[in-house]
Amino acid sequence: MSQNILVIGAAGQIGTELVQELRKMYGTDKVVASDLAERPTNALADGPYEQIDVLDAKGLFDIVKKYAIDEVYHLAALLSATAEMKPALGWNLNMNGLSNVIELARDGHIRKIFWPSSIAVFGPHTPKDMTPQRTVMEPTTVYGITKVAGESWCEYYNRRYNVDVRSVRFPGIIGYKSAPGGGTTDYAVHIFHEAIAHGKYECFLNENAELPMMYMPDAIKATLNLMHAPADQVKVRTSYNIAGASFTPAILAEEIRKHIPDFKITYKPDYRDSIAASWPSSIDDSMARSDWGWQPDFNLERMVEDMLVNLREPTV
Ligand code: AKB
Repeated sequence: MSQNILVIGAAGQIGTELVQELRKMYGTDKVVASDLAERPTNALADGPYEQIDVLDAKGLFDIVKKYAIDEVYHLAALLSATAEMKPALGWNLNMNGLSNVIELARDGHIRKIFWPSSIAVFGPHTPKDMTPQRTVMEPTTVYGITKVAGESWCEYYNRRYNVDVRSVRFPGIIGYKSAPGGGTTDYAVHIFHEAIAHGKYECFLNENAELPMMYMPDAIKATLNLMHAPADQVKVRTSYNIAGASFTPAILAEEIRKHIPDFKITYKPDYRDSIAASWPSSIDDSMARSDWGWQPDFNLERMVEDMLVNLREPTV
């Protein structure tokens, strides 16, 4: 299992924690973190770092050769809320970034790719409760459109060129070590910081906006379990549904109140509320469970408790 790994978009919410886990698992020198910034963030500074713009195919190729990279975790993307502000950039970065990475695999320069999809692939005509693996999609956001197209692109490269690209549809991800950026589900991270710092939070979604969410350790576990599964167990080559816990802002606030009794939440829904309204409330992840043994460890109660403990007493 000796690989050289490149994480693109390593300074983001998932990338920061994924690099730390991969470095624990494979060795610090084996995992190259990369992002747009010239210098690594503190969390990434213990190992190799390269400035990469994934739209620069030649620059990407040079780094892959420099470190003899076998596996790429390609996380760089514009998320749902930001992409709505800059649709052309969202399309360009999300689609051409994936193309540049997947072409490296087709040409035999890398062996395996992880690329995240999202619950944003679903739209207003999708069944909302226990959304199945295969169903109507028709997303309304540019982010969701790029994720549906990207899933088909991955499946096409797998079928036609035997490229080993693997993917999960992430729900909203909640963690305490790194900040989310530009997503519709970001409220579920901000709320913890505001509850601890100020005892109150103004939410940009309405109180009943139920969305699928997942605690970061489960998101990392899903990513690594999928990447470590034997290739013949990875039967879905678009992207797997995975689920953690589904809840509304009101239910999350209620759970936080068990630990911070005076916590107050108010609601001022903005454009992100309509994005949330087009997404599922809960997800059927039975195919991920049966194909490669997916199972989350955290429910809402455990996640809230763990978030609050760690944010109050940072361990890292
Ligand atoms: C977003 O809100 O855009 C992301 C996602 C669900 O993919 N967190």
